[in-house]
Order: sequence, then C-alpha cells, then structure tokens
Amino acid sequence: MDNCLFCKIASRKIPSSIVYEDDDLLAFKDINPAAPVHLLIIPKMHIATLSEAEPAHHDVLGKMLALVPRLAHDHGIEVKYDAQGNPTGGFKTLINSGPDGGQEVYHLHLHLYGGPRPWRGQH
Ligand code: DGP
Repeated sequence: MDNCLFCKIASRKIPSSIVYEDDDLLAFKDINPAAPVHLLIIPKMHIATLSEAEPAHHDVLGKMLALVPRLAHDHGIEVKYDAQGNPTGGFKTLINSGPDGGQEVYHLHLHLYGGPRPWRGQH
C-alpha cells in the first residue's frame, strides 16, 4: 500500500530499528515506547486492521503470535521462575483495532511490552 507507514517500514523506505525479519513478518522497536521493551510485530502483507482479517490470513496471524516467545526471550522479558517456583518477568501483548480500540496506524500490528514495572502500556 503506497501510503501505509508500516508498509514503508517493511520496504525500508522509512527507517526503523528492526529486531526480527522473515519472509512474512517484521518486528521493530516502537518509536514512542510505553515500556522498557516495546516492539511491534507486523505482517509484511498489508492487512489494515484485525477487524478485516480473513481465513486466508490465519497462517500469518498464527506466525505473529508464535513469534512472541522468541522475541520475549531475545529481549529478556520472558516468564521465568524463581527458586520457589513463582513466576517472574513477563510481558503484555496488545492489538488495537479501530478508533474505539485505539488504533492509530492502519496496518495490523501486535504490541509486545515488557520490562521492570511500572510502565505506561500496562493497562
Ligand atoms: P496503535 O495505536 O496500536 O495503532 O499503535 C501505533 C504505534 O506505532 C504507536 O505505539 C507508535 C508507533 N509508531 C508510529 N509511527 C511510527 C514510526 O514511524 N516508527 C515506529 N518505529 N513506530 C511508529
């Protein structure tokens, strides 16, 4: 899509801090981080919003979610367990959809937030 910000990031027309890329997906640092780690995972194909996802997109949607544990591990925000077996660390994932869902950029993206509390994106 010619006028899509995240398509331009995916095609390197606009620079970003890319942390992961494969044939279908790109992950990069959010320009306005709401947490110590704040990444965006996008499909390279243009899907405007989760509201418009179709059965043909199921594979790429699964890949977006399946990438989360790898990125969480790479950025040190995976769920760990202390000596007593209690969970520590962890992260939050979010997909904003449409104006009422707080979506600002109309290219599907999954937010991945994490790091020591407190941070803005926690709610
Ligand atoms: P959302 O509200 O879910 O549509 O979030 C859009 C996010 O995109 C927001 O957290 C800021 C981020 N963002 C907007 N423009 C750019 C940009 O040019 N580069 C990068 N890396 N992130 C951007």
